[in-house]
Amino acid sequence: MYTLYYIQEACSLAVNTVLRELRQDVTLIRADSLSDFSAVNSALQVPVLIDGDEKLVEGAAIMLHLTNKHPSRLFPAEQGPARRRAVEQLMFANATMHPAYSKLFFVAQAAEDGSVRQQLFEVATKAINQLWGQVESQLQSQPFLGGQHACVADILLAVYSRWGGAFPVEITIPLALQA
Ligand SMILES: N[C@@H](CCC(=O)N[C@@H](CS)C(=O)NCC(=O)O)C(=O)O
Repeated sequence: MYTLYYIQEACSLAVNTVLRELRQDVTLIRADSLSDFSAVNSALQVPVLIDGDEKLVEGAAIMLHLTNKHPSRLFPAEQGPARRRAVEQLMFANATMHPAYSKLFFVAQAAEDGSVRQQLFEVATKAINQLWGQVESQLQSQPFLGGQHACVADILLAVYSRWGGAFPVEITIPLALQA
């Protein structure tokens, strides 16, 4: 049994999805319902996973931990090209696409209403759309980044694809990813 600290619609949704795909029981705790989430994670970020006596942070590390522990089609277990690609795609999602979206959240918080704020949104959006273009070209020849089956990177990207609607920008999600 795992415990997952989450925020609705945040990247922790991907960890929750992975846990469910792996048929694992999980207790969910809303981080923003706690009076002092800093006692759980001083970085004030979700996801945080409790596995027995161990506390894990960082979504990619949590996914690697879970998929190592519960082998499945979500992540190739054997060392080799397929696993290297899966690690690369996980890092692309977590360390490239997620930070690109984080810029939108930052602008929304830090920039005052007006043309400069909109301009900053547009710059961030251009970079995000460029990254979705890269995803689209990979999905030309296969239904998932993982090939014929969804991998953890597909799940992360599906979660991020829902975030654009919160901002006054136009983000083009590839049809193959929407599917
Ligand atoms: N590098 C961290 C980033 C986690 C992160 O940015 N989490 C966001 C949600 S997607 C968060 O907790 N933000 C705090 C908040 O929304 O209050 C990871 O991959 O786990």
